[in-house]
Amino acid sequence: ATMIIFPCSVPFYFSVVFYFLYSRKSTTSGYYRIRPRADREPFLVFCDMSGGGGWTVIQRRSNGKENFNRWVKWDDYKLGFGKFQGKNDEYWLGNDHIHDLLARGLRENSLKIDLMDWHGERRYAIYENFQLANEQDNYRLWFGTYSGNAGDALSGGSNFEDQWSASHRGMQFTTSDKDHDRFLAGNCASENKGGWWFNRCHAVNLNGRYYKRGKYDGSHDDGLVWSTWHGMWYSLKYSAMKIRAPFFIDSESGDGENSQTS
Ligand SMILES: [Ca+2]
Repeated sequence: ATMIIFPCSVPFYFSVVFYFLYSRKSTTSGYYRIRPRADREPFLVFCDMSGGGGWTVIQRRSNGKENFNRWVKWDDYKLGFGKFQGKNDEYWLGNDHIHDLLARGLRENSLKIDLMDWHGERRYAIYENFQLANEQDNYRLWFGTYSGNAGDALSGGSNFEDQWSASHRGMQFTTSDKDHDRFLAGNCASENKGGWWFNRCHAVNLNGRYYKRGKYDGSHDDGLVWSTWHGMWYSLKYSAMKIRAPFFIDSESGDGENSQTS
């Protein structure tokens, strides 16, 4: 089988060759066509070599040009959408691709989330042991220990009541046409937009509506939200979600660098 070397991280069956390439610093940030599974087609992804390197970007919001509230919702989030050209282009890599990336090795992956508000201030969050189930389990989310300076919003916030209703740990993926959330009276994706691992409903929604300002109001808290930093009624300017194998973890991994220029 033809194997394409993957500069973002180490495929376990090709790690020796890749380690050689990486150690020569022959890789730079950019889009690469990767193939984490030999029985699936290759696809484009942005490899971010900043912050210690080896990050595969699975989601990016930067300008509001891409519609994250899709017409074909479940299947768009399953297969991925967006633009894969410029370093700030917006996209969702696709739940199948993300699952395949995470499942390709035997080791745990880390998730790093870079955020920026409308004053240009940056925060980040890192979660160890990031996992995504397959479609049969509706891409159920799992993650471990938090570190960073954006707050542990994925776990639902600071108090137990918030965590019960808003923690995203263990949640399945919901879109407005496929409801797997814990909100019995409705569909969180219909109210809060995009597709996400909604509970009843959320403390984070990086696929929410892109407001071209920070504070917003409306009938639902449907912005690009990271609640432990700016609350539910502030929509962030920039987000990027990226993953890598623990092979790359080093002391430089937490600087929040993300090549933002706009
Ligand atoms: Ca529901």
